[in-house]
Amino acid sequence: MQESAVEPQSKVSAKDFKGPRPSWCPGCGDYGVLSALTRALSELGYTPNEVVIVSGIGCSGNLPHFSSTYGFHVTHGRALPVATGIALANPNLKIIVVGGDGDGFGIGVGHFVHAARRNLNISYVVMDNQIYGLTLGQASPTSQMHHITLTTPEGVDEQRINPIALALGAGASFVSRGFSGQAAHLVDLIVKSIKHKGFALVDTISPCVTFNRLNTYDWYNERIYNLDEEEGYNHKDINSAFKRGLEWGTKIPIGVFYQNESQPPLEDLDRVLKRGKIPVDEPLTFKENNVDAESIYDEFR
Ligand SMILES: Cc1ncc(C[n+]2csc(CCOP(=O)(O)OP(=O)(O)O)c2C)c(N)n1
Ligand code: SF4
Ligand SMILES: [Mg+2]
Repeated sequence: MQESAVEPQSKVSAKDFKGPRPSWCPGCGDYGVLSALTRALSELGYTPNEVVIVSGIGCSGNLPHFSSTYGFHVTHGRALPVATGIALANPNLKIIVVGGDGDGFGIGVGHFVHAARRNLNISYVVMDNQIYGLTLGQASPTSQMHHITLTTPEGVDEQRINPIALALGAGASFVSRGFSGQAAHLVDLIVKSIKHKGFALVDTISPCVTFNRLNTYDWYNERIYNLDEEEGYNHKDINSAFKRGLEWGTKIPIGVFYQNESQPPLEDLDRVLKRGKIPVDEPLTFKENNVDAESIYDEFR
């Protein structure tokens, strides 16, 4: 990585990352994700001004509003392209991308595949509730087959996307699944994803208690087991990762499915960054329509 790449500056507490009170429904899984993320960032010693959280649209996409870090709430499905721009313009920021299953695996699925193969140095925390929460309960790409939803009154006819297998196939170098009902484990996973140099998926089961009455906390608790506690599981072996990643039924694994630490992140290969140039530190040389681009730019340094 560049000399100037983000390294944590000082120890802070999770409270320092807190923003306004979340507007999520009581019991929503996203509370657990926000709490785990702020705990992970503080455990790693980041300060809020070293971090940017980029999100798409959805209940989950509102998360940056509830945190004190920099935030960028972009259009539906487009968080990863914006994060790519930030990563290449200012590698001094720690970038966390958050969003929903609809945002990341529906409208944004093309960006997901390309961000994974590019191996950008970002953590992507998906709050996967198997439903469109914000828009009141339509089927999402991870909805269970036969699930009766607002848009599928006779049940979902399509197979669900498997985010773990998709990420592995796309070349992601860190592929994991968490559960917002298991706080300590989720903190640990997010810490690992942030420490990982490359594209790190944390597909996080985050129940929607209002619109998904099928995939409830109890439903998951009956099925979930932890790969990280399994002696002998080799997260460097992609074949094992695919095998476990395809498991979804009476048993659902959480934990790190796969990690490849030898694949360099895009930021290490980028020719501009390799020359030691940080684009946000370069002077802007143009003025257009009487807009002083330099002063706007200053706000984001
Ligand atoms: C281009 C575009 N298409 C559709 C929408 C409407 N829309 C807003 S959020 C959303 C889906 C939200 O589901 P998900 O991403 O799973 O997030 P959740 O609310 O479940 O956290 C949709 C379809 C939109 N805002 N923009
Ligand atoms: S609608 Fe669902 S996803 Fe949205 S805040 Fe409520 S419980 Fe959470
Ligand atoms: Mg959703």
